[in-house]
Amino acid sequence: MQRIPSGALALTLLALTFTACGPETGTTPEVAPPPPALATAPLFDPDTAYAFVAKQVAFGPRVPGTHAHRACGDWLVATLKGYGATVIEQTGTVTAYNGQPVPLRNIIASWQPEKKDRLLLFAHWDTRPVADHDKERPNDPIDGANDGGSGTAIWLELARHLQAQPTALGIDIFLTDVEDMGEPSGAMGGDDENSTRTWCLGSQYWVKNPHVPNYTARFGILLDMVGSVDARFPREAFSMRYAPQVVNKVWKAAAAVGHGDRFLSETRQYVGIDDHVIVNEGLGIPCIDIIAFDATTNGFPPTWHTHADNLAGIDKESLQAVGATVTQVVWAEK
Ligand code: AHN
Ligand code: ZN
Repeated sequence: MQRIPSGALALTLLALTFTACGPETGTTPEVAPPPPALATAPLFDPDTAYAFVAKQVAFGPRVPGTHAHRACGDWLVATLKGYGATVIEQTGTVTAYNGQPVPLRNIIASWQPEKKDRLLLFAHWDTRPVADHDKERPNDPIDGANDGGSGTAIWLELARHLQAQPTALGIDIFLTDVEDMGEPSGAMGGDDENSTRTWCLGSQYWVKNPHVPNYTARFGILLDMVGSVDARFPREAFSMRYAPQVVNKVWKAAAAVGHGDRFLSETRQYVGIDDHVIVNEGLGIPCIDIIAFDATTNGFPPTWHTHADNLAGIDKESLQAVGATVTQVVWAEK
């Protein structure tokens, strides 16, 4: 528990009130204002988060339609129910860019479902069926330890605490499916609108068919590729366009919990499309994406859509930086 004694906080606030409004007006307080208080929040455990990545990878590539995908989905649902969630599974069929029908399984886990004021915490849980950025075995599926595994693992680790330490707002953890079956870059001649629409098929389905009627949330946080070695997170351009106030809140929390070195102040345009764009445009919920930027590729981490996206490429310190940050944000929200 990262506890600030509430008595101490109340005394500080009382002292400030008297300093500002007391009988001796005209004097300025001689002490510097205290640093922003941390909310009482559970302790994010990076070892547990790492074990959740390893567990997902052990099923094999979670390619929609495969046994590994089904088995991992069953485990995700059972685990979330075990943490006290009400789970809704949304199944259907979507069509991939090549015309192939793909079975869909979106997983939405809710805590305090009766509350109107909610937070949407999302990540994709499927893995890409091809390694199209790899020179070797490009037609084989990837492990997706980082791409798919890492964001899901961090939300599972938060979920582990939600029953014993309830949040002020209702929580929805949305594990999106069929995010990563998009058209390989260049296949249709570039990053045009037709090509971007071939990604994020699970979230596209959900915004047209929300799991509850008139679903909304105060804001949303998407995690994508948050477990790579020494991951850095610039302010992502779509997030800044749609939800700059949420970006500011999260980046401030990162600094407050000691991970300001990972959350960079610069804004960068390096994401073509991601689930947060779909939810911002489809439901008008302000959503951001925490997604690694790599200076050597000038884009995503070098393991992106290669066989090197495996458990060996997962950095517990990156999981910790992101996990502790979003834990602070979620439990601070009142
Ligand atoms: C592009 O920007 C083309 N894709 C980002 C969506 C994605 C794929 N995230 C992980 N894999
Ligand atoms: Zn991907």
